[in-house]
Amino acid sequence: MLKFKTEGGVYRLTKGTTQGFLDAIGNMAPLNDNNTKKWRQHDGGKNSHRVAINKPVGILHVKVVRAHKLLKMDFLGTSDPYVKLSLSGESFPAKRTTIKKRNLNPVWNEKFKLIVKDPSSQVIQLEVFDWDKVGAHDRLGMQFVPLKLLKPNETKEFKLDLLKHTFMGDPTDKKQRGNIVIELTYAPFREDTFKVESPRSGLGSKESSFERLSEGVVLSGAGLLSVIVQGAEDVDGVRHNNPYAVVRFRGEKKKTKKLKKTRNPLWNEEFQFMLEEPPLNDKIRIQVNSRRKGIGFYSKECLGKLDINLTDVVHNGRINQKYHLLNSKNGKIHVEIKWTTTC
Ligand SMILES: [Ca+2]
Repeated sequence: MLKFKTEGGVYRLTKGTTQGFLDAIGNMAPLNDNNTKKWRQHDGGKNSHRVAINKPVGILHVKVVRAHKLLKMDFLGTSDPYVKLSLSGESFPAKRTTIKKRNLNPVWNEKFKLIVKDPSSQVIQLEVFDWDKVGAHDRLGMQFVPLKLLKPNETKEFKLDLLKHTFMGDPTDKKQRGNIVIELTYAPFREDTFKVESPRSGLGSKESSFERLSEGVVLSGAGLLSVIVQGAEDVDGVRHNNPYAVVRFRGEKKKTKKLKKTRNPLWNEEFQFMLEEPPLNDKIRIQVNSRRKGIGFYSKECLGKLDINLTDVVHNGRINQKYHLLNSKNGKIHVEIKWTTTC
């Protein structure tokens, strides 16, 4: 049974009520497996491996507003607080606010976005630290909020008493550690941006629909760019054919697995990029390389490459196409790209 008090629309979690929350959520519950998509890849029976992908279902908007009456950790009777936030079950590095030097009642008003994969089990963890120039930073306190307390697209303010530990009920933890105020909004991805249109055939088809442009909703706001490199056909190396694909976007580089001795690799791998704005003027570069281990060295060659303009993806929500590879005789690559927004 979840217990929490509301005071003028503010959810106030206190030491007494926190145990109830954590009992209810099973303390940092792992992501439930129903949302995990698994499939087996085959490549002529020679290569097969499992790929597991947790499908993102929305974005958690977090505003770290302020903290009040924080502990004094420094010699001068003050602290230099900052907040670290992270979602349970997520391996991304934690996000953090700026450091407010010599301030026990800091005001941040800083905003963050986190990808949500399972709002029924995930928990946001907030930790307040005292920055120090030298040595480890002291933790001033921490708290959690289970996302299941949030209604989609509704902003809630939480005032949280800071605690010492991740585990509750510590009788020695009697110290008043102050509190932190945050605002949370869970924005699920739009259902219709996941809807599958019939895959377009035709190589490098320029056909595009701008119907959604009139709605104006897909052209602003944060979202998730998902790139699925399905496979390639007729890729032909001069010296070897052990193809893997490299996806480059805004300085990030991601690679599929390398498959051995095939001209028709099937990777079926998905890569995700969380963006603050729609990638209206961006391109994504996909290159197919082949690699062979030589005697004491690796020999690499490019089997073809391609730049895909993302404007159409933003307008249509999705593309699913085969493209001719440049610098390749007959090589083609099958790519699916989705842009999913929360607006
Ligand atoms: Ca300090």
